[in-house]
Amino acid sequence: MFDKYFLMKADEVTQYVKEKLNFFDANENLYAKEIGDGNLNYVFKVMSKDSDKSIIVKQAGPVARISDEFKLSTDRTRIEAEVLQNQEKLAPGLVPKVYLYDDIMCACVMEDLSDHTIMRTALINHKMFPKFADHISTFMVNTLLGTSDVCVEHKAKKQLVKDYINPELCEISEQLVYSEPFNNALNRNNIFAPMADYVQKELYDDKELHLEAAKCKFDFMNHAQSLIHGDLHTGSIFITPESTKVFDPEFAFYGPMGYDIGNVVANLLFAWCNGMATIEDADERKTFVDWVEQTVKDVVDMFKEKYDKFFDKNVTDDMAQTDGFKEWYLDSILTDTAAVAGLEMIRRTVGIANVKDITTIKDTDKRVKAEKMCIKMAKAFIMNRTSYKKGADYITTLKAME
Ligand code: SR1
Ligand code: MG
Repeated sequence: MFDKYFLMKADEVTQYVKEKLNFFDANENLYAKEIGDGNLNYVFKVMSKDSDKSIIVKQAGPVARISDEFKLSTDRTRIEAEVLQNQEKLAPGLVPKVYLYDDIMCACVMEDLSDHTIMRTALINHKMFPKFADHISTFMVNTLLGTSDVCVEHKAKKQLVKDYINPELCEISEQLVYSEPFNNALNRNNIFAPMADYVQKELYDDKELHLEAAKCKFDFMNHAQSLIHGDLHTGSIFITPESTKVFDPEFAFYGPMGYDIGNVVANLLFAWCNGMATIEDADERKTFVDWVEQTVKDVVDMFKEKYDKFFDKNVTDDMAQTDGFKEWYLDSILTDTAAVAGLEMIRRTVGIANVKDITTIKDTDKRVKAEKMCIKMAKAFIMNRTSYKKGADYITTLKAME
């Protein structure tokens, strides 16, 4: 039955799991629910009526769920499954386990993390995660530096660049992150109506901003630095107070490290905006936004500390060991981080794929204030990207825009 590709329904998924894996006992009664809330794929949770066991099946369709304008190669599931397996080796315990990848059905079967929460949802409920910065900085240093020319044999690295060429998903980011927020060329930006004039002036008419965004776009397309996650927002992270699991690396390809780090920073700042706009009690609000601010600082600063140690321990390239290279290389990563943080903040505010942290702010004035602040911060990050050298620099900008 599963020897030719088709898009599975829930009852076919239970059959699929029985046929392909020995995860459940042969006589267990299974049922499945489609639980996907992402923009691209179908995600099923398969559960047993006879035990506590459960598993996730993720299947790629030929077009995106968000809009069938996006025709996508189903090869993205191979990329996702292989990248997760590679990341498990580089950053053990920080990604879900993969049990099966099936190139016929374009499906990946993986660990069910229902005891975790999607981080964006948790942040919108103003939950705090003191271990997150430590976990995510380890994940980023190990997976980014660990796949770069700093320590990977250069022919092997070039093979990886080839293996993870991901043209269609990169095209989505090229359009949705680096082009459409600035020109609305395909007329599919989602602009909150009271923001229309502001967006016209601050984004569509700002030619200096366009030039810097264009430079960043060409860096994204031409800087095969590391096997990046490619979509490391808080909707790609499962979390508990003790555990962080990064999933969904279907946008992975060899790109600039700062793309991942900038995404994490930007999405924390969306949580900050949500907290400021929606938490009524002043003490609770302060506790939450202070934690977000500290986390932004820690993510960047812990990345730097761990980068330093990882580099010294693992560097193999002879010339990369030259005095001053490590600092120069880090500097360019930090510049990319600031630029991408800004680009992500703009595209999630005005582009086709928005974030609930902002869209769920019910009070119109508060939402307008939050959106303007995101755009103002973002422009500072992009235009002054070489000056963001430490975590506190982001918070200085945030405070100046309040
Ligand atoms: C057409 S896909 C829109 C967005 O969803 C994904 O999560 C990526 O962020 C992409 O840009
Ligand atoms: Mg995703």
